[in-house]
Amino acid sequence: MIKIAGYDDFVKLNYKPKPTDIIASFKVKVPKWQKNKTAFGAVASESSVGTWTTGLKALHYKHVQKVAAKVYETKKASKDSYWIKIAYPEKHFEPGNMPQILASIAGNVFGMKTVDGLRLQDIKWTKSAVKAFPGPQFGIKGVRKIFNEKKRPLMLSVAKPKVGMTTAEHSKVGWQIWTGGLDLLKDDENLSNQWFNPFQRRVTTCLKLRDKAEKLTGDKKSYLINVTAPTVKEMENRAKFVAKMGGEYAMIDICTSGWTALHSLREICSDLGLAIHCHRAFHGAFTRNPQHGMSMILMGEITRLLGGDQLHIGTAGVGKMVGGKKEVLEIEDHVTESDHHIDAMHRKITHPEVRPNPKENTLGQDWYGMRPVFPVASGGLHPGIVEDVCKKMGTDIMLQLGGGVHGHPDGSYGGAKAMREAVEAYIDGVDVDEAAKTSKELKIALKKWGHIRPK
Ligand code: CAP
Ligand code: MG
Repeated sequence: MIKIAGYDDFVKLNYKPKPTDIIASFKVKVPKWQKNKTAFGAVASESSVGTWTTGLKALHYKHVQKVAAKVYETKKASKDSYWIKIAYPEKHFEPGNMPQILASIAGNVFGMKTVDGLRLQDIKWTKSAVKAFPGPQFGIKGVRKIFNEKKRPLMLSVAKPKVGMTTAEHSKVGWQIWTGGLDLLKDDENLSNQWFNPFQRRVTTCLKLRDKAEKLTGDKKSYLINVTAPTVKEMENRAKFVAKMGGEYAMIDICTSGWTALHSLREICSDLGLAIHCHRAFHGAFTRNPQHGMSMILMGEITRLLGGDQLHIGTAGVGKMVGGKKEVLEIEDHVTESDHHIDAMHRKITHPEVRPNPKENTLGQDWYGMRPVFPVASGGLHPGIVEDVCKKMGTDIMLQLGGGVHGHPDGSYGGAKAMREAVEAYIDGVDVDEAAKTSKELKIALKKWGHIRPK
């Protein structure tokens, strides 16, 4: 047992972590005026039981020390920053309470003067910590079953412009993309229940057209309906309405709504049998700066634990949003990996791209059978770029094209057809320029946006 007095006492480099320890990997930028050991110890102290002063009598109580964290490994990362690993006894936490867990590990520590920068890169969860969370209800296989589609990427499109259209205009876009060959219509992250396109009217009108499109095409069609709401109670009402009207999905803005909202929605949706689509708007505020904040890799893991079935993870550097190839493939691995031996074989088929070595200081994770999350590639994509994304991320993904469909000179229907044909060409191993010879819509799309060949 460690004798805790000051920050330095939270650094125990001879400590061997136990299977009952939750491990966090941090990058710490140490201020010039501070000792490394004190900066490291401060992160463990303030994220577990300690504070800035000595003389806290209760800090010496055995039962308090039992739930204290320890820095057990440090490694230089650059001139003034270090990778450290901290072990937290799982008894420190309330099982299954993500906001509490993050209030410890990812709480005040980001605002302390005693570090110049702090990046929480990854957490390794113990077996009981994983088991205390619901995980995805559907996962990749369950979602593919909804569409009875085993192989190709699932295709969705966000109605654009993002907000402002009336329900009639919005639903017409839905009709065009469904009949044009896409699987899913999607609400944009900032569309909820505004006066110009009220929630219930939108759901009712669009799902009626969805039913017609299914009859016409013979294919399963669905709609990612944004149930993000001011309160969890209202979010529940919206999810219930979706289920009552025959929808299969509830979409939520996980970062602006918070982890309690996502966990609550997971419970609500297991009763309603709805799959959960997770949009990550706002994530960039804390994931973008590699020297500070929390990684998207960890965000992906938390979303998986809390039960998101689908999550936007980026486009491996191809589209309009930040997130390079290495990072996005790493996120993809963390949200989709399951029982390694099966996965490795499956991955060879669906992920031809050789995986780069795991990013430094991410921690392997056993998921104890928890279902994988379906990765969503979205943001600045168009039919001429589909090949590059699939080559990098594989085909076990969902592809979202908003502007890349609705900006098509022939409108949303033409854009949807072009996207469908680009994806089918990739699956059939046909060069997209070749496929464009027999598809007017694809030809027009490639003429407008070009054909980006994978490098
Ligand atoms: C894409 C999108 C998505 C982003 C989110 C948008 O539209 O609807 O919200 O992809 O980013 O509003 O920008 P386009 P990420 O297809 O027209 O670009 O997927 O990285 O979370
Ligand atoms: Mg959007």
